[in-house]
Amino acid sequence: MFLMSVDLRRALGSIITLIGVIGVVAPISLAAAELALENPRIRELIPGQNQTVAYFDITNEGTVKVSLVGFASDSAGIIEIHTIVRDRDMVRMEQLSEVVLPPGKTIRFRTGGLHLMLLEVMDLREETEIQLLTSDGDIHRAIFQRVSLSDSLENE
Ligand SMILES: [Cu+2]
Repeated sequence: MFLMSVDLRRALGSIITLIGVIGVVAPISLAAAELALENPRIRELIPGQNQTVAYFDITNEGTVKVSLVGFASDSAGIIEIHTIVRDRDMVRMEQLSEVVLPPGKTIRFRTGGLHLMLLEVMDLREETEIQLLTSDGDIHRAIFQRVSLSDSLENE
C-alpha cells in the first residue's frame, strides 16, 4: 500500500512536470484573443439595492474560438453571467458558466437576454473597471460607463 502511494506520487510528479512544460509552451503557440468591446455600460443602482446589471457588445476579431469564463471588479463582490429564459408565461434568469465567442461573431449583452449581474455593489462611480477572463487565460480590462435606468433600456 505504501509502495503504491509512492508510485502514485511519482506518477503525479511526472504529470505535473508535463503540465508545467505545456504551460510554458501554450502562451507562445496561441495568439492572444482579440476582442472588441462596444458600449460597455452599467445601470445605476436603484436606491436601496446593491445589485445591478451590465451590458455590452463583444466581437471576437481573432481567428480562434474563445469563451468568456469570468468577470471581476473592485466595485462588485460577485459578477455572474446571466441569461433570461422564457418558460411559457414565466421569465427567469439563469446563470451561465461561460459564453462562447466564435471568431468573427458579435455577442450582445442586452436587456431581456445575456447580461452581467453585479452583486454586492457598494457604490458605483461614473466609470467602473471590469476584468474579463477568457478561456485562454487572458484578462481583458474594460471601462464601463454608468448609465441611468432609462438609458440602460434604450439600446434595444
Ligand atoms: Cu441576472
